[in-house]
Amino acid sequence: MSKNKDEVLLIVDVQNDFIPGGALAVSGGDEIVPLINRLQEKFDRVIATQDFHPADHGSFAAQHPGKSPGEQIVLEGLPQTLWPVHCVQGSEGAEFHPDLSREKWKAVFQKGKNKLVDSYSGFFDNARRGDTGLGSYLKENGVQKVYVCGLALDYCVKFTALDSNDLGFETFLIQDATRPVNLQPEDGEKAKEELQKAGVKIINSQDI
Ligand code: VGL
Ligand code: ZN
Repeated sequence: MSKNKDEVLLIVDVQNDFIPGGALAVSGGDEIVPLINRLQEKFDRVIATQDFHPADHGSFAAQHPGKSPGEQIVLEGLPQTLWPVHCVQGSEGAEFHPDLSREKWKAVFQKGKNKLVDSYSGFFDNARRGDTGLGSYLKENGVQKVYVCGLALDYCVKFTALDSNDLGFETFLIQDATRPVNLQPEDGEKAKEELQKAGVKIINSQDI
């Protein structure tokens, strides 16, 4: 049984650098790949986002002498967590996990291309100035329900789901098809609480 055309599976940043062995590895990130492949079979429309940074992106600790990944700075007036160099345009780390099925993908929305501002959400940059076009794409295609999965729960998945919800889409987090970075041990749990409070529905892949 295939889901309706007004429902989309949104796969966030399932890229090599977020998989164990990658530059910004998310523990268990590889475990969700087979699950996401099974989920894709249930949807008519599948969309992905791709973290896609220039080599000198301002979110990289290496751009700030004396700073290390995990530290906080202010970048162009916004608080910014510093990260290892990751998902650099043209690098292997920026590519999607090789086992991730891509046959059904209708579009890929790239983000994080402006070196002066990070972009956790697949819709807008963190300053809410740059727009990837994902919101208007979904509206133009009559999408009403957005099912979010991928990496990482406490960053790009969370902010993508929050923006989806803010834009008026009925938004679902598929909790077993995501994993947190957990810079702080409870970040993944906190992200789920925040999403639930905002009105995002937390579900499991077997509910679909
Ligand atoms: C992400 C940190 C930096 C993510 C991307 O995909 O969750 N996290 N860039
Ligand atoms: Zn990034």
